[in-house]
Amino acid sequence: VTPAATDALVARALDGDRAALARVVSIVEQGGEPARAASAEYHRRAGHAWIVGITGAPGAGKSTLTDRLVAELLARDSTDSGTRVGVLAVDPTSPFTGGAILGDRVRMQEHATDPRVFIRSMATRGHLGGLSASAPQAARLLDAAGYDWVVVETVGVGQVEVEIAGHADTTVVVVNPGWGDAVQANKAGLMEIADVFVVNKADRAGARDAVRELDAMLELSAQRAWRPPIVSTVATGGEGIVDLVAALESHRAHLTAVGEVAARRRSRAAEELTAVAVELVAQDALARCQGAAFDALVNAVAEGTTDPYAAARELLAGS
Ligand SMILES: Nc1nc2c(ncn2[C@@H]2O[C@H](COP(=O)(O)OP(=O)(O)OP(=O)(O)O)[C@@H](O)[C@H]2O)c(=O)[nH]1
Ligand SMILES: [Mg+2]
Repeated sequence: VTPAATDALVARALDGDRAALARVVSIVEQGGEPARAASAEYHRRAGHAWIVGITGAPGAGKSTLTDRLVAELLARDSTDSGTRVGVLAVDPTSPFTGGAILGDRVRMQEHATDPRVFIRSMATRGHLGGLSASAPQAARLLDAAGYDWVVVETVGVGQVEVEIAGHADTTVVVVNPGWGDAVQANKAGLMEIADVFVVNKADRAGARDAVRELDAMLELSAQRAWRPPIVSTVATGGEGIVDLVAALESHRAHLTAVGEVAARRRSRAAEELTAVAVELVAQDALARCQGAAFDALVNAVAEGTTDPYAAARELLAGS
């Protein structure tokens, strides 16, 4: 894709062309120079959407919940301006998807053809700048394209979810009854990042215990100005979704009231800048790992006349 073609594509995406938007998400997903060029075009237009991160263990019901959440957000729209919702399903364990929906991991068929909804799955593995580079950029892109809510679903695999949650305005942590999910959430550092807890699959035994466990752990963790509410849901039956939206709205109202929205967005900008800087440096470093000078240093390390650290420094110092 030429830079001019990228610009035209981004312009169409921001004008509401969903096919173009899907292609720009792919560009963002793949990173590199085209992604940087696209970013320059959409970045200025972003800043209006409310970004909701939904994370939790595999199979916790995040996609089912997101599907219901989307329906509820659309149903609430009493104005004619038309609420639009973007959904990004991020799978940190997959290689690039190239735009393919990850089979039944994205259970949102109901909304797939709704013009008010844009759904995409993304993979983040393989990014030089780490996992945090592409998903937040895609969320920003949807923001710029006029989506009022952007829901980012991330499969919880430890540190990654914490990383990606740092980019949301409201982070929802989904746990299930039993299996010591609440304890796991605590160990994984999710107590600190959760703005809202959801105990999904509340139709199963032990839901009340899970709520109690979470509540007790919140009591023990550092007190914050915002105490995360705990919402019980049965995503498959649509139960508790109204409460979930109410929790999102009140968190949003809280952040707005205490002036935290700008502070969060600033720390997000800091993280994004860091991720992009790391990506650029990593690309530069990789570009130097070839050619005669590189080969000579490889030989020196192999023969033991120098060590890899000294060789790497020499490699990076060269112009
Ligand atoms: N009993 C019950 N099952 C549910 C509920 N919510 C979701 N499920 C089921 O749990 C399974 C996993 O749901 P998903 O929505 O795909 O979960 P997920 O967290 O998105 O899964 P991954 O994206 O693969 O991590 C599906 O079979 C759902 O039908 C619920 O409230 N109660
Ligand atoms: Mg899912």
